[in-house]
Amino acid sequence: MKKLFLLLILSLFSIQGYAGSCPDGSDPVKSISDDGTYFVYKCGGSAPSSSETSKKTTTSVKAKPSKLEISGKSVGQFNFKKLSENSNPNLGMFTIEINKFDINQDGHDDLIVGITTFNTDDRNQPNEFSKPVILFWDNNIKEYVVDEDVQKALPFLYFPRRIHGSINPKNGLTHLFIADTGFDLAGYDFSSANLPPNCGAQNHLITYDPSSGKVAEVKLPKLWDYTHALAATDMNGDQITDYVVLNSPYIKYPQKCLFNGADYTNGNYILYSNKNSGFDKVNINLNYKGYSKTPTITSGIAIVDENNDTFLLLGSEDPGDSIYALKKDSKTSFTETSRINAPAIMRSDGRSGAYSEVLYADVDGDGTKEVVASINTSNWTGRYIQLLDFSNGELRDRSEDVVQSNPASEDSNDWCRHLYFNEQTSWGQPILTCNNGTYQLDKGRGSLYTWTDNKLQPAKIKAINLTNWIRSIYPVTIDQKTVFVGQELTGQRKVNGHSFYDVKVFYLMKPPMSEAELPVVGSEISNSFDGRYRFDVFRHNDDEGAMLLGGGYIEIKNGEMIIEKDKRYLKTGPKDLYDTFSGQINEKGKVSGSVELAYLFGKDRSEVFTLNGQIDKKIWGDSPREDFFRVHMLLVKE
Ligand SMILES: [Ca+2]
Ligand SMILES: [Ca+2]
Ligand SMILES: [Ca+2]
Ligand SMILES: [Ca+2]
Repeated sequence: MKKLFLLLILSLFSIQGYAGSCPDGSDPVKSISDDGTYFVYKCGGSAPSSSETSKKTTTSVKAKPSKLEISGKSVGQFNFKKLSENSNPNLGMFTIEINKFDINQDGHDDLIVGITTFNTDDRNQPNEFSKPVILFWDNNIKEYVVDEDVQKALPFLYFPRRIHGSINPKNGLTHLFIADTGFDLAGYDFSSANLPPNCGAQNHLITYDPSSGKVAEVKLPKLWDYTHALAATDMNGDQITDYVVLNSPYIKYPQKCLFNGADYTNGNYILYSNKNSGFDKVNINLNYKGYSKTPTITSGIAIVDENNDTFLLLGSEDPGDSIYALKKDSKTSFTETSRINAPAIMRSDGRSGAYSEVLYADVDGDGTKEVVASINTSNWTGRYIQLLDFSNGELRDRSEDVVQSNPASEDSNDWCRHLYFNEQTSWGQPILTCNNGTYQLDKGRGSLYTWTDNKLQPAKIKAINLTNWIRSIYPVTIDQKTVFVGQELTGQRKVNGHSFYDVKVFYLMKPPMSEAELPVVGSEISNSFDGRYRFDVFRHNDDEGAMLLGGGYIEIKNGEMIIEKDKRYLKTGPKDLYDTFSGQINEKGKVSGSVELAYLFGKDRSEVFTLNGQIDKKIWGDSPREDFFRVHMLLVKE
């Protein structure tokens, strides 16, 4: 049976600062989530990221009921093992850091997928490199495509953790800054004498010329560092984005590293754009108040406030456990003006919470931007959204205005890797997106937040024609509309009993189409079969034949088929799955539609089946990802 158990342990990153989360190097423990719909793991990772704010500064936020209906379709699948050009068959791909930007400047967001390698023990491997992959949105075929010439020109990376895109207005080139941290010790045995050293890695600034399609690189200082956070904005007034490179001090045994003529640093610096289309490195001092030990910065942004002062807003982890505002005193120095702690609820195993992302956006729609920060526990589980006002250098916590979803949970992927705020979306309201590696359409939790009833709260999601397995969703602008792209793992490959998933399927997720947009299959929808029908649904394979899964009643009205809420049942899962049913019938009695069904006994597994058949015969349902079982429905008129 070709089925995906999706047992990947995602996001085991950045444990070096605190060997505590899986201290004995043992495998994470697998368990079933509270609602029984997916597996969860104890033991988690750290923070890649970047953030986005929309361009307008004011908006009128409507107090709409915040149920977002999302329908989707596949827009491409890619084998990232092949595309990474890492040929070691014993390693799997971890698409650790993905970001979006309109790289070829054609008006549609593209994706850049950073990749690192993990072995069958879920450990990052020294001296293994992978290429990132750029997926261009092709608006003619409405799918993502790879450009082979672009792929050829991209550099090999170690562990890309932060990616930032911008356009250089002086020469029109797209700039992609990729902060590479190098080897990550997550999952390693810290008591071992043979622990590999952390050596950091070279950062890259890739350019893309939209007029020629050529990729090149701007030379950065030959320097290895562990770039945990990256703040990017123009800080020297030439409109070209500058980079505040914030490094964690993890290069402890430089004598064991092969820098190959490069330098290394554990310090922070800014790369200021210069007149020669290059960048000058300036070391910076971050002056904290009242600390004997410097915080480890894990996330941050640079902003210019309404008084034209430049600030760094930095999130930290042990030691530090706070968000800091630091004001720029000079080209080389920033001084703390304010600090707010992470809440105690995010402490776990005696360690304080850790900040994965900071965002500056007007999420409450009053015309003034707030600071939004995401916090997880030190083993990268759970999710806490901190909302702060920021004025004259002072942060003020107003997290009482947030309805929290799942703080301090044990689910290893349920933390926000990225935060995005989009003021204008295809759903007609602003949406804050918490991007993470867990199943983001999960009804009980919610990954999308709206400002409703004077609070930032998780929006209820109704997914149509989409599987629950979609993870890692990003808001993207395509055809001037902000929609989402989500991903699903497939392409299972077994190595020593361990499963790697080399292929990702991408889904474009939009509001459901209006009736006028719906394709009419065959001929006109017809009312000649209207009435009430008893239905039974079966699963089928050639060996075991048909097995009854459930049943109920269907009402057909003007050719539209609706499953009645009463008297319906499903032996293999929640009967609410019937809410995903849509179907219609034409004048010749041909039924077309789809439904998500659980189809295994004693296991949580569901797929979306596309339904086709005559109303008086078996109406067959097929899923592109399930080739062992089919389902069929039988209808009998009452
Ligand atoms: Ca594009
Ligand atoms: Ca680096
Ligand atoms: Ca600049
Ligand atoms: Ca505001």
